[in-house]
Amino acid sequence: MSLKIRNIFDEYENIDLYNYFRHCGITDVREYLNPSGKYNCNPYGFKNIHEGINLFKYHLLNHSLIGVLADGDVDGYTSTSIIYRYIKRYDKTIKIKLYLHDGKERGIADDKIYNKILADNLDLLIIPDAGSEKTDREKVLLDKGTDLLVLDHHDADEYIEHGVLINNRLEDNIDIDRNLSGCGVTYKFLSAMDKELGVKFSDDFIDLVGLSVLSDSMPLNDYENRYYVYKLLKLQDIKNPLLYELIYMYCNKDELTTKDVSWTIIPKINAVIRSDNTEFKQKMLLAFCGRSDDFEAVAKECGKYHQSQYEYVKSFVDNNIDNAMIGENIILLLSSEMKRSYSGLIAGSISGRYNNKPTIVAKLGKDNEAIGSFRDGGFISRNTIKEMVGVNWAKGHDDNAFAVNIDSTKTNELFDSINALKLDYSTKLDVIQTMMVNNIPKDLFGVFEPLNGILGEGMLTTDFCIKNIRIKPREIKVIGKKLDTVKLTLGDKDVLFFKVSREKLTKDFHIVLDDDGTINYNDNSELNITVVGQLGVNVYREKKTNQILVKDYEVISNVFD
Ligand SMILES: [Mn+2]
Repeated sequence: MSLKIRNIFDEYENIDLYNYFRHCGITDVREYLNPSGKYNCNPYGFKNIHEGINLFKYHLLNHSLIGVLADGDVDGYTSTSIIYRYIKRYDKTIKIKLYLHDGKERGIADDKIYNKILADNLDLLIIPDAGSEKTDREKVLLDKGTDLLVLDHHDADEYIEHGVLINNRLEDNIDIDRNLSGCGVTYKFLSAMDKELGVKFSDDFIDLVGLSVLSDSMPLNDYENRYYVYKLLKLQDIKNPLLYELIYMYCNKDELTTKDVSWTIIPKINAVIRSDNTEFKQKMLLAFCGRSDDFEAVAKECGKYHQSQYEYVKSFVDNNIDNAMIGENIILLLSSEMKRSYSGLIAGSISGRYNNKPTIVAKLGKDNEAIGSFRDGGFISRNTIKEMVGVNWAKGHDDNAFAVNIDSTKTNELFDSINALKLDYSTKLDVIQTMMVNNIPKDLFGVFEPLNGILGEGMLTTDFCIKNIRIKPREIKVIGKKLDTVKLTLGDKDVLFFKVSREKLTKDFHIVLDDDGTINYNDNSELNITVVGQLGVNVYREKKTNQILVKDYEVISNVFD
């Protein structure tokens, strides 16, 4: 394995927080670190905002039957629940019907939902976080007397022509933030409604907006998104009763990190949404809407769904990996048994077991179509896959994670043609700067630590590349309960830590561990190591130690080879 390093900072640039933020596109560092919301956009800049306000107000005043169609992800559920709570707070006697997709269908393109909506004779249908793309169905609804309000953040090839569309991606908006989540757009709309109605309801929904920014991976190098996420992380104004229970149950601390939210809270909600238990999906959505007689029980159940999803994925991979076609450049697994909504998780799990090798996992369906997911560590692009023999389509924004539809009769040709590609398997990493181990300025340790809990999508790495670490295997300590962490001491003070598998311990460092934990050094020739990681400070019993927390490394050579 080799590392390909790109330095973000120029060689002579001062390495400090100010310049780091400038590279991320943020110049008001004070506002970023302690957001006041001063750059939050004005919702009156949305195209169609007045039409939207008038339409919504009309239906509130007329006590209309209102439907809300929830998109099948956390952004969809949060935006649906804030509309629901808004309407009920305005007038709790207004009847609201909530619609949920069974699978991955979207908007009124979902036949089952569309037919239900037609049959229900709604006065108003609201679609948050979806619905921008034109279909021939908007007009049918309008002709039947159902008004349509779309509050979305997706680009569309052709935008709807009937109904009212409020979308932060429209060209005709004035100074509207293009990075808002679907729940963000919905919240902005409701904040304009507040003014119109002379109330202040929308302030209670900021917690869910913060959640949606992280669940939809919206960029955080954006003052407004940062503002919502900051409020969530600081646990300021957590008003949603289910979110409160989820945080209290699974991340009980004074302040959250973006990782706590993205890796602990959000997967539990997503596990429910991906499941096929419609009844509990409804129950969770209603709890987000503030309707439950036991929020704690719902939060607990979400954790169980996450656990059983994890077990399903693990056992599916264990039981089916022998049926996968494993080639030089691709792992291909087609199955008729798999739950379609888990294909991405399964592909990710398999790819992870094979050094992030490109992996396609798809469910065999009718007409020789197999629909599923592609995952990899950034070695093949979506456009390359899209052009391959036997690929009907490849959709999604991400190059490393997208949906695919393949012709199952052409599996062998697809497998062979991907394996014939010449791929670059080096690990490409961005770092702030590369430096020699002897030249690390001592005051650089800890400078970026304040950012540890707040970074995420759109922000740059705070890693450094440190070269020319010369060490003999006998100077390496192997520590940790599982003996999977290597500790090096540089000179007499600074230390490096990193996790290594036993295999690599032997291969890269010539260290063999016996089962009883005895360490054998087979070869003590000096090694030259390059590492990529964080420069931190560890404080233990008031003693400060500089440390490098290594994420990746490369042993350049045995110096005497
Ligand atoms: Mn969304």
